[in-house]
Amino acid sequence: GSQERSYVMVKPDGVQRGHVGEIISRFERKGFQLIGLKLFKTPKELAEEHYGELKEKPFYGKLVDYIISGPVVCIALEGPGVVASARKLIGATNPLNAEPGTIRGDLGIEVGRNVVHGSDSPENGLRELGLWFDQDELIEWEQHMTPWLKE
Ligand code: DAT
Ligand code: MG
Repeated sequence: GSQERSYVMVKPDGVQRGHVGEIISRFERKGFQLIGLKLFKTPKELAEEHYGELKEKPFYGKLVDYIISGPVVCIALEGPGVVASARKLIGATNPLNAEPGTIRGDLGIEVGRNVVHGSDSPENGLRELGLWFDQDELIEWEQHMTPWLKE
């Protein structure tokens, strides 16, 4: 619909460590609607494009190599305020600074292995969903629990 969307991704360390179910579960539990989901082997050009804003950072090369080092799980979420809320559930960029109860706070110890990605603005949410998903991979469906989540 016309609602806000976020691109969330379980990074290769999260997949390797067996946290896919737990991570998806946290967003489901919160009430956001799942509109896209796939296991995916990332082409290098896509990782470079996704992190294009960080091209000049000293860690850019290592970041791209990490993201393409194994399969990721691509997650598309929709709902009011989903971008900011997903980032709250994810926690601070450096897992050592992330609060307990957040994904990174509970599951990580280093910024270079921080388990999960979440879009940082509604505009980037749409931009990133366009990068990682084909149009027909995003499913519009009626969430029957809506009246129990939204007034
Ligand atoms: P976030 O993923 O919280 O949106 P970001 O967009 O600033 O953070 O950076 C993207 C990723 O780059 C981040 O998840 C991990 C990596 N990164 C950020 N800062 C870093 C640093 N100082 N050293 C190493 N990797 C870093
Ligand atoms: Mg970011």
